[in-house]
Amino acid sequence: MTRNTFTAAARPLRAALLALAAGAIGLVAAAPAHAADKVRIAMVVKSLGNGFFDAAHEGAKEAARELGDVEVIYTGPTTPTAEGQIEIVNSLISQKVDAIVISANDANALVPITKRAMQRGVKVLSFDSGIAKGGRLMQLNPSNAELIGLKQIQMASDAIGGAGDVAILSATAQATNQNIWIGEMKKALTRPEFVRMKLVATVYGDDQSDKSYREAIGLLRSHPGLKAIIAPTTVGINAAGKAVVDEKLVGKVYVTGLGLPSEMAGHVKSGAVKSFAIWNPIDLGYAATYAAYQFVKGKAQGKDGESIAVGRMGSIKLDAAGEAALAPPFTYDASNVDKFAKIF
Ligand code: RAM
Repeated sequence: MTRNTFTAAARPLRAALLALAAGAIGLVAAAPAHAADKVRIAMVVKSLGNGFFDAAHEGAKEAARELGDVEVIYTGPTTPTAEGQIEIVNSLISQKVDAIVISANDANALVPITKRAMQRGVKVLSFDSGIAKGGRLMQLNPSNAELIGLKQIQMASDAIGGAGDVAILSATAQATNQNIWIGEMKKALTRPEFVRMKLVATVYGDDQSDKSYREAIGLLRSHPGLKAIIAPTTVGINAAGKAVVDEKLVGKVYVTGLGLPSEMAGHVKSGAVKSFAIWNPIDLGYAATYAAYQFVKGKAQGKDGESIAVGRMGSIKLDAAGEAALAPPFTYDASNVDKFAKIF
């Protein structure tokens, strides 16, 4: 990190030295290097202030350092709405960025604006939470959706001994990724091994800590027999863990889902959470940024079956829907959460 930061910082210095030298021997000074020389990739996240996307941003910066000629513009609305993202994409079109990698707050609402961006030559990729096929060149999924759904039901089942009422605390009602995973969780619940579990409610905390907390409290109070809250969102799972502790329900209600080890370590210690899962958000941001660069450089077109090189992550392969997936989710519990809490 230090070395690459220095290299970037050294560039204007080198330009200034060249200019000085040129001046000394009577030549016209060379124009100083500036951001226009760089490939500008905007990472548009669901909302700012979410630790998951902060980690994805770290990955984007890592890819930029490795590629050398990339400037990352990290942006997103303050709350996770499609309207906020539409405004941002609009302004990125005026700024003539080279590429946009976006985690979408709505699969369809963003299509007209991202189509316009693509008509103006901006390469648009979605990652994490996808845009419908016509509105992007590819979608990078963190992992296989069926696996993500099944994993969460399995963890809930393990926590509650295979039987009882469960509820889902999701992000926003329009979130592409959470809605796909909820669909997969519902499918998983029809498997014979999970028939003694019953989904009694699905609520939305909008990936806002306070709303997620209130929704979790609401679930606990309106379903006194509830055994588990499954939150397929890092914001929701953290809030649900707090709610279970505050309502003094540790040992009675278990929280599971998708969380960041750095935010969940305390909940594993309190006993509100036995296990949870997630993929590496740094890798996701890194691969998305890397892939965007390949599109800008004409080394990726988004064709069915195409393989795109994504640096240290190897390559990703597009399916007929223009989607690719990274690695399976990893499970965390008391045995490993502290170790990973230092990373993301
Ligand atoms: C939240 C966001 C994000 C999702 C993670 C698991 O941070 O909703 O889109 O992938 O949770």
